[in-house]
Parts: sequence; structure tokens; C-alpha cells
Amino acid sequence: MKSIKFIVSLVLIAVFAISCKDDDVNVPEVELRDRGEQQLADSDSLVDYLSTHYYNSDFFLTGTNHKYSDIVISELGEGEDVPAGHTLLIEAVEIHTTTYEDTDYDYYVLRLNQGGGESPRFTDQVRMRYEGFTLVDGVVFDSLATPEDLFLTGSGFNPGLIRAWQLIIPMFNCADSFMNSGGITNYNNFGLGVMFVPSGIAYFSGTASGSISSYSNLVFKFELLQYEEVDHDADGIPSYVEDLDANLDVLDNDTDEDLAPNYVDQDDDNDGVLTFNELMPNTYTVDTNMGETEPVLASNEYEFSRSTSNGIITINTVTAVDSDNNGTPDYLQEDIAINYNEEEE
Ligand SMILES: [Ca+2]
Ligand SMILES: [Ca+2]
Ligand SMILES: [Ca+2]
Ligand SMILES: [Ca+2]
Repeated sequence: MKSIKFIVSLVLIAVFAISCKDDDVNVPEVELRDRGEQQLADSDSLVDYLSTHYYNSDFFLTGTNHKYSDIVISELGEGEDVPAGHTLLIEAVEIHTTTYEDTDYDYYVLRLNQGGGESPRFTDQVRMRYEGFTLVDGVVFDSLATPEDLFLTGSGFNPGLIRAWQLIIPMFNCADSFMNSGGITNYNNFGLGVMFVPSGIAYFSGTASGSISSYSNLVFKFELLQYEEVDHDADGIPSYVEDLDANLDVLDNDTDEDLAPNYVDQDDDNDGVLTFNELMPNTYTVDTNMGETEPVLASNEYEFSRSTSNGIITINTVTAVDSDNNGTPDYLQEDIAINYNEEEE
């Protein structure tokens, strides 16, 4: 059911490949549209939808544990007034903008509960429940009623999620606590919202497992329950840090220009010493029995692993050292190759 994957234009490529081979094969072609023109049409559709649909706003005025299934969106009839206790979407949503693939996009977020926990980064793994449907006809094409873990940013054979999710999910916080009872986990005070997104930051010319048509504007009701920081290449540098220019895109950072972006490159400067070995290791032992608290890490120090035993927490960290103080950490500087994990002779 995890079909919110970025199935780039695979369908399109397949169609072209087939039609090049044999003109008689009858496969529906996906016309590749101009992003700018499509964006204008999508923007009109979204504003029109938000201006003609309302939701059960009073229901969410109190409480922090409402479910995505509690959100009811209805169409306003001709000449009808918005019923008491409800609000027109256009009066309730936040408008955000982004530039993606050289095109400017507006997208809309209905924030129903912020969530009391911490907030994930766009490269993290998130535990979600959600339902996605098409703006035009309301067909539910994807849903997850039982929480599952999803990678916002993919790597290798895992394509990750659509751009809209990478932008919007980190605007929310996960649950502040959870409790297990009878095999069921109950989350408390989690992020709850609805996103209304143009096709350009959804599947664009591609589709979600072929279940919706290309160029569909989408709506997702979602709950953000938990998250976990991801280090895709396990080199000690969390993936969000490997987005060096902090433009929320890990694909355009490739320090050594070997075509492997930093977030999936284990030797980021290609100096022959793995990034992990160019980081200075440190271990902290925190005895909570003695009332000790966890250390606050420096901004260039990252937790790599931890274990807990009898109330004693062992935390292993790595620090990105900048030996020559030039502003570039050693692991990104080819002419400095210090291996902190090399066995002393
Ligand atoms: Ca990394
Ligand atoms: Ca690289
Ligand atoms: Ca790396
Ligand atoms: Ca290196």
C-alpha cells in the first residue's frame, strides 16, 4: 500500500520504448506537458477547489488526538452557505511556495494539530497514517490505516516520496509520547493536517502505481506519528547535513563530482579515506542512576549510535573536524586525509 512513491516518468519511458519498437502496439501515450503551463492550470483547479469546499473545523477546536479519518471535506452547493461549525478551506489553509524543476509552485496546507514531539527533516524516515485522493473526482488511490515507516528521501531501489511530502511533512511535529497496550500503539499529540498539492510536486507525468491519471492534483489527509533520523550511506553524517547548500535537495551536492551525491557517497572527497574515518569519534557514558543527563552535542558533532543497559546510556558520536580551519571540514577536503580509526602501530 506504500504507493506514494516517486515513479518518475517510468510510464512515459516505457511508452516511448515500446512505440519506438513497434508502431502498431496500442499503448495509451502520455503527452509530456510543459511544467509552466501545467502549473497554471493546476493552480486554478486548486484555488477553485479550496473556494468551493469546506471542512468540519469546530471538531478540531479542542483535543490533540483526532484522526485523519475525522476530517470531513464537503462541497458547497450552488447558493448554499457554509454550515455552522464549518470553514471554507480557502479561509483556513496556509499558502506556501516552492521552486521545483525551474517552475514556481503554490501548495496549500491545512494545519489541524502541530504535534508535541520533534520535527523530522526532509531526508528522514517517518511513521505515518494517511489517505490520498485526487482533487478532481475524490477517488482514494492510496491509504495507510495502520502506521508504516516511509523514507521521505530514497536511495538505490527505494525511490522515496513525492516532493510535496518532503516539503510539507517536516512542517509538522511527531507525537510527544506513545503507549503500547494489547499490541496496539496509541500516539499522543501528533501532527495532523491536510495537503493540497499541484501535480508538479506530486507525480506530474507519472502516476501512483498506475491507479491515477498523469497530471493529477492530489489531496492527502495525514498523521505524523514518529520519525527517525536517516544517514543513507551510514558514513556518520546525517543525510540532511549532506544537503550542503540546505536547498532541501540532496541530489545536487556532489563534492568529488563522481556522480554519487554526498548523501550516498561514503568517501565524499574521494581522498581514499572513508568519510566515517575522517570524523573524530567520541563516546559518552551517562549514568541515569546517578541523575546524569545527556551531553549537548556541538553543531558539528553527530550521534552515530547508542545503547542502554541498567540505566547507563552509551552514546557514540562523530565530529566533523576542520584541521586547517578553512571552513571546509576534513571529510570534504581532498588534500587532508586523517584517519581517526587507524590502528596505532
Ligand atoms: Ca551520510
Ligand atoms: Ca560524490
Ligand atoms: Ca556521504
Ligand atoms: Ca574522504
